[in-house]
Amino acid sequence: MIVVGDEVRAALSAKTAVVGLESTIFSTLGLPSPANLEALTRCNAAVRNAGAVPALTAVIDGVIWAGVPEEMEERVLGATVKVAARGLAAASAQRLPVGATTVSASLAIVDQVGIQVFATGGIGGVHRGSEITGDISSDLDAIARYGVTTVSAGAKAFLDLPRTLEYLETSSVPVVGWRTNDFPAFYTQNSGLEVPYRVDDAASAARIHVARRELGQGGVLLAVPIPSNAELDEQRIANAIEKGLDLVKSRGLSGPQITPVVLAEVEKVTGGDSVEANLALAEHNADIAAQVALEIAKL
Ligand code: PSU
Ligand code: MN
Repeated sequence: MIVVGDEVRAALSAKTAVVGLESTIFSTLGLPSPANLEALTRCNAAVRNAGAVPALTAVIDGVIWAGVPEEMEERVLGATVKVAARGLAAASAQRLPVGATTVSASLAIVDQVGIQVFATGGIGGVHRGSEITGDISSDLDAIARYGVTTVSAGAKAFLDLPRTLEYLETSSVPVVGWRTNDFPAFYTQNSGLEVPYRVDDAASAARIHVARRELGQGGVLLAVPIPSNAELDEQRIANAIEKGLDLVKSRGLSGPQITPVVLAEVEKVTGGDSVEANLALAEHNADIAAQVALEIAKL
């Protein structure tokens, strides 16, 4: 069962702006402690400062939350189990103690309760070597399916970005660059891959969102580059990712085990700079998402 937090419920019935937030990024699987708490604090504050209400999603004692109450946030930070969209039914029916929701799970939840804008750091996508493993994140199908605008700084940095964009095209997702014509690459502003659409303000993003919903076609991916003052050096981050992927290979890891190991190695190699960058982009995305939610609420 989905339970909507009090503040979120009030905002939805008053038709004011709400921004969904995923929880994997704030759990031990996404960021090391205490950066995960800092990320959650900064994202919540960014949404509030822009005038919207944050709605953190997670599973707690089998309850699927849209708007985790503040006193329960701590349990989410310590989550060690990741729940994607397909895992929600079992998590609920089997009373999972704590589950961190991914982008796909969060989209399923927020759409069900009427939240139209969602912010994350980076979405999942097509993994490198997917032609062998078949590993393609269900985030992509969820973005296509649910009528929600997802705000992200591109996809996880170590994915196959050209294939991720191809998959989004195949599944008819409009990828919209925020003040850019280039798909952002998470830790860096540019991937060198073009996006098909561009907006330069929140009102324009809101108009695409509303038009898409009127067509009954599903969601929009709003791709927002990391702020320039937080961007990492491209070569440096590429090297760190190579090291992370080598480690994954040598340990024979696959599927959902890949991300935490790669991220931890990238953190080590960059001396913690990757975590700073991750915090900055997540906070920025939360701010832009709130601005878009406010514009949608006006329409
Ligand atoms: N991006 C990151 N770190 C993460 C994720 C994304 O830099 O931990 C999480 C998000 O919650 C995303 C999920 O939805 O990984 C995708 O996981 P998978 O590739 O297993 O579908
Ligand atoms: Mn996967």
